[in-house]
Amino acid sequence: MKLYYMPGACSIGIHVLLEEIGKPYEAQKIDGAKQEQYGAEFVKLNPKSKVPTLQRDDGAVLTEFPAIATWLARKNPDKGLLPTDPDGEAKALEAMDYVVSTMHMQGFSRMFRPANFAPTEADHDAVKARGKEIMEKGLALMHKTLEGKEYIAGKFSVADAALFYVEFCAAARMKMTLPKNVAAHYERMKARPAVKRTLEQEGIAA
Ligand SMILES: N[C@@H](CCC(=O)N[C@@H](CS)C(=O)NCC(=O)O)C(=O)O
Repeated sequence: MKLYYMPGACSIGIHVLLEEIGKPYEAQKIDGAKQEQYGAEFVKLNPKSKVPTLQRDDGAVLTEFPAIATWLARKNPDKGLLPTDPDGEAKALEAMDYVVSTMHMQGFSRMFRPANFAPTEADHDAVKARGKEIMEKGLALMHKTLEGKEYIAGKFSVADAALFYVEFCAAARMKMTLPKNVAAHYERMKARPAVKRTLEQEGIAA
C-alpha cells in the first residue's frame, strides 16, 4: 500500500491507522508548497487533488478519510479499529463523520480557505471567524463525548484517529486551546507508539 500525505494535514489520521495496523506500506509526501497535488502524476491518481489518498496493493485507489479508515478497519478486523457491535460502530462512525464533514470541511476550511466561501476579500475575516466558531463548537461537543472515557467509542478506534488530526491542526497549527477532555485525549494519542512514529516520519515531532 502507498499513502500519499502532506505533513500535519488530515492524512496524518490515516498515517496513524497504518502504523497501528503495522503491515508494510510506503508513505509518499506530497509537497503542498510546490502544489504537487495539482501535478499531472498525482491528478491521474486522484483527480480531487487531495490527501489522504491510498493506493492499495491491487492498484485500486481510495480517497476520503472515512472511506479509507473504514476500509482499513474492515480489512484488518484483528486490530479492533472499528467496534463490531452496532452501538459502538455507530458511535465511532458518528464522531468520525462529524470531525471530517463539520469540524474540518466547515470549520477549518473557512479558516484556511475563506475565498472558497466568499469571493469578496472584505468578507474573509468574517468567514474565518465563523470557521473558528464551528471549530470551537465541535471541540466542545467532543469534550462532552469524551466525558469519563479515554477514547470516543470506549476503546481506540478510527474515530480517535480522525479526532487526532483536528486536535493536531487546532493545537499545533492554529494555537487554539483544547477543552480539558479533548486536551487529555490529544496527549493520550501522542503517547501511543504509532502516533509517535507517525509524527517522526512526517518530520513534525515536537
Ligand atoms: N473530504 C476529504 C478532505 C481532504 C482534504 O481536504 N485534504 C486536504 C489536506 S487536510 C488537501 O489535500 N488539500 C490540498 C488542496 O486542497 O489543495 C477527506 O475526507 O479526505
